[in-house]
Amino acid sequence: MLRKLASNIRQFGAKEKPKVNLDNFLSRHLNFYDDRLNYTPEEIISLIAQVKEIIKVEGTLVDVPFPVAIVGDIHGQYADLHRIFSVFSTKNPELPGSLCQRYLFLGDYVDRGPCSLEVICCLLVHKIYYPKMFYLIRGNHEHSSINRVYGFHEEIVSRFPPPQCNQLYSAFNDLFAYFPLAALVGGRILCMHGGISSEVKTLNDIRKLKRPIHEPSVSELACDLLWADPMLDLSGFVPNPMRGISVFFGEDALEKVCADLNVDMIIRGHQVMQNGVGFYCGKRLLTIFSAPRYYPGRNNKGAVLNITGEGRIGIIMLSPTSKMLQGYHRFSETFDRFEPDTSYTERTSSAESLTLPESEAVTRMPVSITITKPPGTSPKSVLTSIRRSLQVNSVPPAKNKPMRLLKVASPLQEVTARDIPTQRTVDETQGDTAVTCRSK
Ligand SMILES: [Mn+2]
Repeated sequence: MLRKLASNIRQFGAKEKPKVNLDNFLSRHLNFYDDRLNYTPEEIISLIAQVKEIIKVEGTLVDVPFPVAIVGDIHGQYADLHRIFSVFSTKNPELPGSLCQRYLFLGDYVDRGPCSLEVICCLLVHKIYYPKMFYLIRGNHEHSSINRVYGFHEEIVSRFPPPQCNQLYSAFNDLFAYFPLAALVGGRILCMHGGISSEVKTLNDIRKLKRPIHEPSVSELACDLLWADPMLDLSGFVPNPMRGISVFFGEDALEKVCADLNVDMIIRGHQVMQNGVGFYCGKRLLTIFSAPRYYPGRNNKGAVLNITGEGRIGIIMLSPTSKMLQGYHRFSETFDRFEPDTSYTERTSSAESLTLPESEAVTRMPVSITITKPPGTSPKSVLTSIRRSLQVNSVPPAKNKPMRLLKVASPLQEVTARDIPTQRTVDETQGDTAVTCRSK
């Protein structure tokens, strides 16, 4: 049944039948079996060659229709990638979650986590078999000068002897140079890994960027799409000393870019959010980060977005998995507190130092997003609601069995017009809030 579905979906959008058969390669990634899979260099080289043919004919700005799930940074957390898939597997328990949904991934597949190879191989083989169901855009870690330092290179070298390790590492980075840099979702939401740029006046500026881009820093626009961050109390654009590259942008710059490009909002990844998500500039920008417990001992949640066919945006949160957080009550104790933690940078504090003050006034904003009517949907159905379900997940994935781990721990309690704090920058966040929100 699964095979039949796979072959049916394959007809849809595949340019040509792959020359080397990767059916077995795909089947090893449809469910979670182990953190580490065994690969031969030959099959990975073939994987890369086949997926490159598909990716290089996509635009630098890819159009992705509703409905779609949007996933932020994964960073080599392969088990968590399958947890994310399992969130979407509920419609038909026969099917792996990766086949139940269209996905857009916002980059940073490799580095930091222990299983970059499994994550990127899993996503690439899905892209080959289901090219219109899987969209992958590039993150700043999909670049050799970054992934040589932050884990991907080391992982490949530790798993393959020379000269294969070098061939594989080069082949991956050559492929990354072809990845699209942004996605336009439903014609109304612009997605990228990093952020906006002073160099973008129209969507065509992004479309016109020629790939492969082996060295993103030669293009200011490409660099900002991969690297830029929002800043809370900033006007315009300033250099970004925390990244050592690209810019910080302010709310006025964001509003102007959204107006110039005629988009309703920006969705991007790139920054750890304690809750997995963080709004900025009202509802104009949403940061999404999908690697729970990104730093050891720091229990950040991960989150993914589920955008319906009508353009309603749901936020699904994945709790960190650890013994410490086992069970819903323990989870609630840890996360139900409302603490004013933020993860966005403030100009005033970052000017003094890059560490954050103990307490700061927090801008709170009601959660509601209005998406302009996308083509073919009724205005009423476009009214956005935000749902947030607590995903409690306290056992490691079972081996040799399809993962059926994620259960919604509390039935989506929906509370009207609660506040979510804006978030301050990267590392120094702690505590949490677990209100459930629904906009009106
Ligand atoms: Mn990043």
